[in-house]
Amino acid sequence: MKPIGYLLAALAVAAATPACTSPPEQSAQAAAETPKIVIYHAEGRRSERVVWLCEELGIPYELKFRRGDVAGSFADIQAINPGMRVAPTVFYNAELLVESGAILEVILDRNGGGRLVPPVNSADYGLHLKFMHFAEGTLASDVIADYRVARATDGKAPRGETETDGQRAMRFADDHLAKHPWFGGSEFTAADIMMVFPISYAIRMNVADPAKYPHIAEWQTRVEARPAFQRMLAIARPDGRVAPPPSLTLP
Ligand SMILES: N[C@@H](CCC(=O)N[C@@H](CS)C(=O)NCC(=O)O)C(=O)O
Repeated sequence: MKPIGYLLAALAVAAATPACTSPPEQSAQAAAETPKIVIYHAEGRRSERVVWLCEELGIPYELKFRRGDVAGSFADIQAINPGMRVAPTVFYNAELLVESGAILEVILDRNGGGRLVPPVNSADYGLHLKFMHFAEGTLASDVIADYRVARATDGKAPRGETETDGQRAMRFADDHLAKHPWFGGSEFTAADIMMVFPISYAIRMNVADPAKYPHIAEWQTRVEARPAFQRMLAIARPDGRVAPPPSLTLP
């Protein structure tokens, strides 16, 4: 899409949706290179990852969503991205981006200046990249599949002897955190940003029993205490979760 097309698309929803702009402190040089990032968002959804990343990096962004109206937020996304109505949908200047992990990598590669990614030749790099992809490729897909199967049958939380695929993925993540403080190894990285959504989903929806994952519980406390995460909550989820799916019933 040409820049003018992007501007028109952004203006189309601007009147109806609140726009939040982060207040980063930036040098004049950095500001000159700053991209125009517009994040199409719905409260409590994966678009929070992009907001959180921008808050961590101090990159300005415009946030489009209808407060308290998730269906309305998705209708706005449909209007600018009819082929793939999905949160997040992001304009990076004139480029229309989807897939949260890819969006994070584009922003990190172009504007991260090496932050939130371990050096490529370090041992941590492989851990970081593994969990950047594990978050959606395995954990989210397995946990959501467990949830959907349960909803389509008895609606009960899986608590049998045999681990579900989602529970196996949660255990794999917990085992990693027994040996490393962060998913990317020794430091907080974008992999931690990717992992929060599927882990919170597994626990909130009762797909997995949090008592079984003590390292995840400790990591969640640390990661959610980050000032950038708290700023993201205040901006992108000001009234808490809106229209969350129902949790599975506990035995
Ligand atoms: N793998 C994609 C998944 C995106 C996704 O499925 N997002 C959900 C919200 S968390 C969505 O847009 N669902 C469509 C809907 O609810 O209508 C990503 O990481 O961006």
